[in-house]
Amino acid sequence: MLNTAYGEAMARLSSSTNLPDNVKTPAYDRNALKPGIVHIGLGAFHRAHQAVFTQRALEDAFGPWGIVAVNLRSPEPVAAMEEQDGLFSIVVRGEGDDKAEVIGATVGWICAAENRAGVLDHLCGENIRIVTLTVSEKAYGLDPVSGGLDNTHPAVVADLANPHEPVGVLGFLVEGLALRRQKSVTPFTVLCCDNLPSNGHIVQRLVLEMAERRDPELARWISENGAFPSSMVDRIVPAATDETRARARYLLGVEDALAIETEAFKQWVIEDRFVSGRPRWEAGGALFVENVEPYEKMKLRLLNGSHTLIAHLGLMHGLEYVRDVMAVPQLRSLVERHMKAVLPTLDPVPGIDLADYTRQLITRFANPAIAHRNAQIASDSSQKLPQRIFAPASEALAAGGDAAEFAYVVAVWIAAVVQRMDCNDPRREEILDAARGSGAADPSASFLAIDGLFPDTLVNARGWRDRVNAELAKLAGLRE
Ligand code: CS2
Repeated sequence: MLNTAYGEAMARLSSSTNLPDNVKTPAYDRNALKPGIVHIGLGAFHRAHQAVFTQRALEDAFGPWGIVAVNLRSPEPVAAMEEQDGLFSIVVRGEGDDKAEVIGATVGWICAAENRAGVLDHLCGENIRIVTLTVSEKAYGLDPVSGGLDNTHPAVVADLANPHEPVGVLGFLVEGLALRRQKSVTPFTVLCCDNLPSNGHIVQRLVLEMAERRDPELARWISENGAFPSSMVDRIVPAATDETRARARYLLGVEDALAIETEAFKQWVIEDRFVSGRPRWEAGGALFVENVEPYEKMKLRLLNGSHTLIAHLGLMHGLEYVRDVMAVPQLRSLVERHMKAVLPTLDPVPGIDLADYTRQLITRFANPAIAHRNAQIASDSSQKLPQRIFAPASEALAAGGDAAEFAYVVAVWIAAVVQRMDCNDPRREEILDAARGSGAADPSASFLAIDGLFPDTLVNARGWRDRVNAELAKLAGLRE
């Protein structure tokens, strides 16, 4: 280790006796760190979240929990990791002075598209006990209607056809588990960290379904011996920009291609079901619970649901960042109204006062030091709306409510797409077809007809659809 210019610069920094107060470096011996976790999805969120919690765990109770970071497609972050000897920095903004921290928990880095065998070697290694995932909602190949495999998802199709040469996240998990079974190595624990409800159950179901298709015995072995705890993750991490890298350079005196910036807040709630142990993530503030569901619902609906509303309001009004939307009192009160409508759809959340939680969210969204682009959050809405907006809408209707607030968010989404005749979404073509087919009499009809996007409970709720149309008419009126 430490054979690169960046590594040397970091080593100098780490051994420096007069580090400024606002710079932290890993407080453990990186050279003694052995891999124990494979993480799939080497994006900004992972670097500011699981990697930081693991750094805290290593500082508190050092053990063989180094991270091998895998990126499925893009080789760029992997090349930067190589260049920087696995070190990167985060800049925490918004609470007093900016603070930089060098994260050293990553000990391996591989691009799966370039080195599939290398990834599989790690996945079947006895030393690897946990596989964490941040691959984004759209990567799983989840059919939102059946809750099972989407047989048209390109990675699912490829991985079913060529199970020994996986390309997608499920294919890698199943092939890794199959190799472990052949070698009589216990399964790794799969810990999903994507914003999906009951994310552990979802991934378990998809993995078992794919395994079942290739070998029912493999599926049985995974189901009997594996573990898929659900987890709720939270930290606002905007995509890095030149400014991010300039800030890191200023604080550390080193050029860091992987630098990211984030807020001070971070949260991780995890079901404590691990096959062969885990790091002491509670040292970073992780909460271990029996059942993550109430926490997930709270976060997906209050934080992510509001984010989706903010993002599309931002696009409609030409506002670039979340904080810009929050700075307009009328728009901010729409966000508050949304949160108020979500609250009755939530279960009590142990240890959390929901009124405090919503107040804290408003402050987090308004954080002037965090430049979180609305366009980033608005992307992939077809993958986000179901759990953020449609699920609470359906529940509110079932409980005898009118779900008017959720009709409003759907109208804002449709209006933002129609206004721009554009969106960044894996279902872009279908959505733009719907936008082109949106007529004055029933403007939401073409969107509600997108195959399997909206649940039947909403498609068939005539009164609710009328509300979406009425909101669309008002939004169109506002623009005239
Ligand atoms: C956001 C999330 O991009 C989005 O859809 O809502 O990435 C959000 O910032 C995180 O979930 C915060 O924990």
